[in-house]
Amino acid sequence: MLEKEEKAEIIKAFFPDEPEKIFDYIFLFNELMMKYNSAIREVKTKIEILNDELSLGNRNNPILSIQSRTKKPVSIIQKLKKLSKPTTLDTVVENLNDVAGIRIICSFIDDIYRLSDMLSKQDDITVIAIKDYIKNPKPNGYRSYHMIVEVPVFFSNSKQLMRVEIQIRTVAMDFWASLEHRMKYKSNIENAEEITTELKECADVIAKTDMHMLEIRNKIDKNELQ
Ligand code: 0O2
Repeated sequence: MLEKEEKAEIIKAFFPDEPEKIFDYIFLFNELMMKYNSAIREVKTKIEILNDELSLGNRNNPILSIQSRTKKPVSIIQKLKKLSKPTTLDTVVENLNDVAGIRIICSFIDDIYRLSDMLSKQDDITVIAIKDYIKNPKPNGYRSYHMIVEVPVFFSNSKQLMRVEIQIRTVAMDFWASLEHRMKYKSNIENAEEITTELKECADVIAKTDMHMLEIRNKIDKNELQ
């Protein structure tokens, strides 16, 4: 449920001059979110099908979990403000790539690249952008593989290309990102500098452990083949 102040901020941002049109706008906003949710379902189904196929026999599931969300209205407004863009539904579609978001959690780093490769090769998916924060981690230690993709979604009278952000990371990277995210959105945090340094150290340990786990898994798999 949205807080009263949150609702007021949304109304003020999206409908400053025409409060009487609020119900039309709410309908259009809900319609847009329905489209983003539909795009999430399309992409999620593709990911689940790949996971089912790759898990056949006694092979291991490459995916541990899949989460999804549409961005909250308040976060949409904040991001548009950050980009100095007006708060209209058209600017949301034109400027924000992560209104629809899917996060895939894998056990091993090579699963991340295998999955992204398989998704990229599907002929109804267009890859708009890739940010590989595993090969190029952020200075704070953030690691994750980000893809912005466009998929066609079929509605009653139209086909629309919808953008979805897919974040793929290991369970260890996800553990780290959740804690770092918690700190990021807290203001006036005590010892922020010290915590940032500790988080960076943990990120480096996690990166080494992820690589080590992959090496161990490869050794085990090699033995199984003999
Ligand atoms: P939230 O609250 O998770 O939605 P762009 O989208 O390309 O215009 P942006 O947003 O900088 O620019 O893209 P980027 O770097 O790919 O980041 C997108 C999302 O990745 C973020 O969304 C976070 O979810 C996650 N992310 C990126 N950097 C970090 C980081 O340093 N720490 C953590 N914990 N997560 C990160 P939002 O909208 O910023 O946040």
